Amino acid sequence: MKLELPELPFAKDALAPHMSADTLDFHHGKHHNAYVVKGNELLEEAGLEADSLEQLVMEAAKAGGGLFNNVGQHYNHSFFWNSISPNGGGQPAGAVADAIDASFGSYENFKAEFVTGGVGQFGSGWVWLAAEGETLKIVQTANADTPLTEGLKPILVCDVWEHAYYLDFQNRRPDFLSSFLDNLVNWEFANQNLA
Ligand code: MN3
Repeated sequence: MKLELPELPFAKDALAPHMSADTLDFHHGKHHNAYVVKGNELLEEAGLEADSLEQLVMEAAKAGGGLFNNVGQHYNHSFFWNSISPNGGGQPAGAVADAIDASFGSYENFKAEFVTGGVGQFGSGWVWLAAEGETLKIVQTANADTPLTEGLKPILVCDVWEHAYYLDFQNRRPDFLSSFLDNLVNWEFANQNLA
């Protein structure tokens, strides 16, 4: 199985000013692409096979090291591009809105916990909304780690590696996380994942 850099599901300038075309040029065209290229080299060496990307992540996790880091980062970034949208941001609708109310008490509580989770992830990593059975929770993962390997179902993700926000927000990670929720988050994708 070969990794393939997915096309962005929006025009590169469609998320500005919340996420600039410059950021996407580097983040998708350079960072994500580098994980794809390196991941394919290591996959060929390891001779790892899988029927789906999710299964490949689970197999690569057993191998660990650079193989997992590159395959994990490919999965996480592919999930991230779908977690943002030019039509996104603001209050959720549909089943995910009900699940957020049931799990966090309110959208405001969810938002506070998500931002705190992303700010509190020391160094590089990710903050996720993930499902454990019927319950939604905020999950932090470091580097290339993903909730998949913890038996959780990913619903949404925000990349909190500095390369995700430094050109647009410099060191202001809290502002990036608030902006992700207010302007970019793709609730439609969340509802698809929840179903
Ligand atoms: Mn990234």
